[in-house]
Amino acid sequence: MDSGSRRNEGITNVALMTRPILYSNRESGHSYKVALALRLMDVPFEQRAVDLNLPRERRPEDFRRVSLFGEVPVLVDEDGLAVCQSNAILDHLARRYGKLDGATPAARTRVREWLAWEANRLAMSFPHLRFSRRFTPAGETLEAYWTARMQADFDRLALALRGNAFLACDAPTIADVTCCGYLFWTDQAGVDLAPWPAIAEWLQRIRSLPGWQAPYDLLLASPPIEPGTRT
Ligand SMILES: N[C@@H](CCC(=O)N[C@@H](CS)C(=O)NCC(=O)O)C(=O)O
Repeated sequence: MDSGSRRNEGITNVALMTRPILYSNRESGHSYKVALALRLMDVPFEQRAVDLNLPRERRPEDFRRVSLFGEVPVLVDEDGLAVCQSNAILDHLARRYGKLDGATPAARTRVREWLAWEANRLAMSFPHLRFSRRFTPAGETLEAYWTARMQADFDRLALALRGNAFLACDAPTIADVTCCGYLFWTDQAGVDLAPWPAIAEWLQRIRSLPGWQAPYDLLLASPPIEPGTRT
């Protein structure tokens, strides 16, 4: 089935499952966000690693069937509903399990402001810089652009954390999960968090949450990203 033709009705040929399935890749912070949310929510899940070196049309058939955009992560929930886009998945999980969310309607709105900010800002700066420095170099001009954007994004995050333990609420939410997704990998991009101690302290608070695991401990092994691969 062409993934582009899938609609949001779910997967009709997947029997009801006892645990959700997460299609992931070991180098994908977007996949890590979802895996981490499931861990922090104490929801057992099955993980299937997708080799991102393969052209999209050669990725496994079961993945292509559920992946609307051809990317990881995709979550197939216990009802067989396939959800794409990390922040849409986080929203789905928070509503489904009633965890890692704001306690009031206003707080839930604040949480989703961060999901939108992350998708438009943070996910567009640091992850690209890290990918360029670790896997496929994109050149000095782009790296300088991403670095400047990342610094502004880190400033914004640090401002939000001034006097606050977590981003949107007093307790951790999916806002924290999405924003921390790539930030356990700052060393891979040669980025020092010293100018942003509030971020380093916040990451430490997240590390100490029950169920937390580091990205490479949580994400299933998958074939290493080959030189030249772009995501
Ligand atoms: N906006 C998407 C981004 C997903 C994304 O960029 N996935 C990358 C890995 S981190 C991917 O699957 N790349 C392979 C490809 O595009 O073929 C999300 O939040 O889930």
